[in-house]
Amino acid sequence: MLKILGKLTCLAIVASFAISSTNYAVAAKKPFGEWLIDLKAEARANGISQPIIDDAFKNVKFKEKIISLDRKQPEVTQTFQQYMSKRLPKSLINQGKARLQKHAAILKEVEKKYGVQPRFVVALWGVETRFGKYTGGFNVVEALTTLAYDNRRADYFRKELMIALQILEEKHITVGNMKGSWAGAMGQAQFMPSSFINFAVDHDEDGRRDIWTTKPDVFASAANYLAQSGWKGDQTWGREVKLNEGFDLSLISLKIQKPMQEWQDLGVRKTDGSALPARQLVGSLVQPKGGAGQTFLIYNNYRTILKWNYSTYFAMSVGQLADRLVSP
Ligand SMILES: [Ca+2]
Repeated sequence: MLKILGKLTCLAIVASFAISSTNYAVAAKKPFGEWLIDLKAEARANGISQPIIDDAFKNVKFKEKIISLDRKQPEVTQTFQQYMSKRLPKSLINQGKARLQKHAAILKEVEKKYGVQPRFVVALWGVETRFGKYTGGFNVVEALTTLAYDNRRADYFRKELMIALQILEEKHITVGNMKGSWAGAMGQAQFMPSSFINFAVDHDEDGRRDIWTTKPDVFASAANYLAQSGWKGDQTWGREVKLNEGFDLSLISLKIQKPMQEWQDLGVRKTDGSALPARQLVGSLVQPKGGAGQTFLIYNNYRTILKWNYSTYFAMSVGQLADRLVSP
């Protein structure tokens, strides 16, 4: 009897969880339509003009699909190597090399102004959107409105939405062309609206900061983001290394930073077993999860990439793609 009761209770818990996790909007204060009226009033109070509000919200609906994407947990079934070879196929590397050549002049200009090497700008562009090919087909206002109505991070997305409206008000892009990811990351550099306001730049000086269709603006905006986040233009991101036998594994941590010479003395080597370069750099050791013990010595610029997206796999993808773009 007890056993059965236990089972029933379990089932009841599972059932109620299933209901509460699919019926996302239940706890919202008002029905969507009424809530939207208040939201528009807030936008007007924030100085957004009526024609922009009318245009921006013309066809906006609450999209369940966006909420289910928000709830979807990424599966971690791949090893680090599998992830890397899937994320950085030969085709992407070749396309990147071609882009690096094709846009060499403008990338050079951007490097001069922001101090970010072309290979890193192109690598970020490639990892984020496959060089502008996949920018996400979502209407940014609709995506942010849906996420602002939802309860999980309502305040955050409401702020981002208000900034998106400001971007429309300033005519950097039209409503129809303001496309992005389901989470509101916009254009070829996948900037959230708040990043756009802080870091996007009008490199071609046509009066619009256009990270959707103007490549000079895309490159300069990405470089400006990195520059403002502490990028060092005379350094790389890191390198794969080998640890000598008996190496103290407790030293593998982003929290532990040591000069190159000290790592050398402790038994860190290049993957071919030779000595580390004699540079005055400070680094930390990283072992990506699921990576079969592969170890990387990372420098300041790796930490800067983490400010763009706090993910080991993301930062490793950008760093390794940048390296491959300039290797034969
Ligand atoms: Ca522009």
